[in-house]
Amino acid sequence: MTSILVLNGPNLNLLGTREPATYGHETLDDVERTCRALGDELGIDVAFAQSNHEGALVDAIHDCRDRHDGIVLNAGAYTHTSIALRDAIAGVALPCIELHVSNVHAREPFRHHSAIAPVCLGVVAGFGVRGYPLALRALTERLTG
Ligand code: CA2
Repeated sequence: MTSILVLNGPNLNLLGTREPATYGHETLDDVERTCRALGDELGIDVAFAQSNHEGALVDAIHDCRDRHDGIVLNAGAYTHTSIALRDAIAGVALPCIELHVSNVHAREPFRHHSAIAPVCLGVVAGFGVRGYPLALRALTERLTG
């Protein structure tokens, strides 16, 4: 069965608790439920994880090699800085979609640069947490043809 890891980076465990104008009211648990329900609908396995630690995210990406077929990655602020995450994505050579809840290009200039976009299949940003199912559908289409 096709399997996708939805991986979340630093501070996304706070989703739904603060800054609702930017990130909305839904929690990461809500997002996980939505993604798992969509997985059932699409007939794919959806795994879900979050870490605040860059190395743990690198490990999670490496672990995808034997377990998953693709990655939906909201790398949080590491998106803008992490060569380690970029190298991990390139290293596992699995299709990865970069995801952001907010429209990073309409925010501060330091959020406009992505270290990981060049090694990702595509980017979904600015659709709130609705971006997660959008990215999952797009990646499933790519994987199952
Ligand atoms: O828009 C996104 O999904 C981001 O990846 C979220 C990151 C931010 O650094 C990126 O530039 C864009 C931050 C996640 C912080 O999430 C919070 C949620 C609620 C309250 C506080 C932080």
